Amino acid sequence: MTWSKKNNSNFRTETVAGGGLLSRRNFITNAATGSAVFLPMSYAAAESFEGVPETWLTKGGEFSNYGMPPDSGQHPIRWISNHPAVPGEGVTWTPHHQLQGSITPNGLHFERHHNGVPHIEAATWELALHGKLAKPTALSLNDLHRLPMHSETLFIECGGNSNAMWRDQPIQTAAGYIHGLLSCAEWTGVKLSHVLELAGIDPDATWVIADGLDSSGVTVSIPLEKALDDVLIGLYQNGEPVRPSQGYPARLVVPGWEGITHVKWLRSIMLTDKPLMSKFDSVSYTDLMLDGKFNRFSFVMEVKSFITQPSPGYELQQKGLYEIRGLAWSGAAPITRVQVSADGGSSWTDAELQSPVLANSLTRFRVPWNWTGSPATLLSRATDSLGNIQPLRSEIINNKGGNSYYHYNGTTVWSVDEQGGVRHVYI
Ligand SMILES: Nc1nc2c(c(=O)[nH]1)N[C@H]1C(S)=C(S)[C@@H](COP(=O)(O)O)O[C@H]1N2
Ligand SMILES: [Mo]
Repeated sequence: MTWSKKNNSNFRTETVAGGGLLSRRNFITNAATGSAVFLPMSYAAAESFEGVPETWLTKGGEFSNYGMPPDSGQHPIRWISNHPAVPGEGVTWTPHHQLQGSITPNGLHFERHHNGVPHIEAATWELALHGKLAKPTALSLNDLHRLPMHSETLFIECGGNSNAMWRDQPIQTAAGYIHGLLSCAEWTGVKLSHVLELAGIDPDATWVIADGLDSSGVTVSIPLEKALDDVLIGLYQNGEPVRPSQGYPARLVVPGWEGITHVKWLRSIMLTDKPLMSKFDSVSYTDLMLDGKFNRFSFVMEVKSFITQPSPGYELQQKGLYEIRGLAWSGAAPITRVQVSADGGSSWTDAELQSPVLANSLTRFRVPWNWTGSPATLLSRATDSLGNIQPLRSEIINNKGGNSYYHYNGTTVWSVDEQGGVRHVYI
């Protein structure tokens, strides 16, 4: 993997922090002359402008029923980590180091299955609504389609995302294979509150217990308050029906909350007055603290960010202008700020945030950088509108101890060496 060169010898730009971080204002044009500094010299003289392009002389390819990525052999793919003894138990990772923008294409949405993808006949599928309801009922897919739909762009992050960051030594792998149990899509579906209100909520109901049709026994307790606030029964993902691996025909989408609450292949919704304390409520996805006690119900995914480019696997081929790019998100409140450092945290500058910045969604950030050829230490740090600041790795290890496995939201640091190689480091 190499990273495109953005080199020009005679630019003059304003440095805003150590390690060569630049002001966005004069990134695109030369501060002195107003001329573009971004085009590599060879570009304008490209040979392809001489003569008639080959494609003008040949018939184009065929139409297709469903579009596919370019046939370059280079297009991004998910990386599969499968349990060797239990093939349906595992994950695939979203290759964030190869993606841009903030939306995850459906074919690259991460997967987390505890026992594979069940085959479900949509025509006979029903969602059971029972428990503390005045009118227990079952809804078909057609019934759901007749109710008002609602769309929101939302991230889903597994509570186990970034768990390699708890290791004693920094893992050397691509950014997407550290932080890629995280994806972002426009989800469309029916509000769970709407369905529950139709069925008549008993006054003493306080919890929703949701389970799925796969054989993994995933059963999750969600406070009724959250269910009535913003939970969706997701039917569409980026405009098309939810993919089988994302829970077709219907899955819960629980804005800002850990992945396990987003129950896929929905089977039933039961209202109760207490949590079930299933294995997924109590054993998995809980955090062992310094005092030896577990934190119960760590639902909200806390403020976090990482740099996607450059990142391990990239090689900076020459000195000069680059754009540092990354993703930030928080399940608590919208992202308001992402600070980037190129000198290991001695100095910082604010990255530009791609707008609109949406709550519970991935926010793309970008900052210009002049790589002088000296070693650099890159990291990002996000803040949300409630004032939550992403902890440094050292802070999270000091506060939570090293015994945790889930919910790592600390910083990730990439070091760039004199040859332009990028490695994962702890500082
Ligand atoms: N029925 C069911 N729902 C499930 C799971 C599962 O194994 N079975 N995995 C959960 C976990 S741990 C996560 S992180 C998310 C992952 O959603 P995705 O595969 O669409 O990315 O689904 C959740 N919902
Ligand atoms: Mo998860």
